[in-house]
Amino acid sequence: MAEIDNKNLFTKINVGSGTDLMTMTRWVLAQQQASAEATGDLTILLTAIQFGCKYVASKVKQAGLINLLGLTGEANVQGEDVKKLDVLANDIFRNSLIASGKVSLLVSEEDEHAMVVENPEQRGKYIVTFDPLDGSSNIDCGVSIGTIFGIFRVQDGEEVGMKDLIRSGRNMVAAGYCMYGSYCEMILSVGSGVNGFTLDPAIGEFIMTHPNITLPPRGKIYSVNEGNMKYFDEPSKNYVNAVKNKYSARYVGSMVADVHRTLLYGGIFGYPADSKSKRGKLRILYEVFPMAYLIEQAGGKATTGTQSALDLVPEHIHDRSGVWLGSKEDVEELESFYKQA
Ligand code: AHM
Ligand code: MG
Repeated sequence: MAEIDNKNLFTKINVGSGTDLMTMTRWVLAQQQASAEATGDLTILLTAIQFGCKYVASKVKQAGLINLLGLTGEANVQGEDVKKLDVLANDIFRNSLIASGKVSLLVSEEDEHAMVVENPEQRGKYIVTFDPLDGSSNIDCGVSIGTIFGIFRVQDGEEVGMKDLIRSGRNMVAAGYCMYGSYCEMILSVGSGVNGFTLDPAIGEFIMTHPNITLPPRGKIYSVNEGNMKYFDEPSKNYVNAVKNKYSARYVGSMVADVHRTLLYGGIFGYPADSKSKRGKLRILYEVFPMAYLIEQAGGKATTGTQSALDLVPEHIHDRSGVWLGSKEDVEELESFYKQA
């Protein structure tokens, strides 16, 4: 009988040999392992968000077949009609986030009040602001919609409260969105660039498909609801008149889809404050801040016209602001119209 050579019983192996897929969970874990202070809490929280997105992605696909299209007959606190899918998405994210044990406070577009986790023992160190299903007007016609989220940390050693919410977007530690479109993609930043992960429905995992997304310094697309032009202030009106002769117009009417295209192709997206919506339409905590964070992390800029969007401080949880965001030079050109004014 041949003697066993103990030395050759082991093959040294490292990750990355053979077929390899970078799942979102694995990527987040790698960030956690690389950081001396990380505790794993953010990894768990992001797993809860992934679950919510997978659930909503699946229901959005089936909506027409299982009676999920249309209105609930209710209006939310902001006076907008609530769709059935809005309610379902909100419930799923709320429950998944609370069950993670990693949040203390939640702010949702669909809920009038901020929600504080009642049992102090089940509270975690994060705050999540989210729009469970953005682009409601597009739900029933099958156009891309999405979930947007921003993540803040509770301020150290203090009881959680309003002061944790009424602060600038510079306090965010992570942000992202999930787009339910012709493919389902999660875009995420934890403060070190922006990465995109596409949902493979066959295995139920988000797989990295768009590493290190970087905006070109200038694009060729402008994206704004021109039907509102007559209400715009002079700088925004003059800017749109200046770009419309040289750029292509693209406007989906779902912020997630318009921002996604802007991140991938460059250009500029805006929903300015106007004489009809004096504070703009988009909500600061769960629409403007997360998107401004992603755009800055990808090398672009986000502004109200006169100040950086991330420097805003909301006065209340559903406060709104006008915003322009996208390629750096395009946004600076828009800002130059405000400076001249
Ligand atoms: P919603 O949160 O009620 O869906 O509203 C926000 C949406 C954004 O996705 C989009 O950018 C904007 O409203 C479109 O508004 P409009 O239809 O006025 O152009
Ligand atoms: Mg919204």
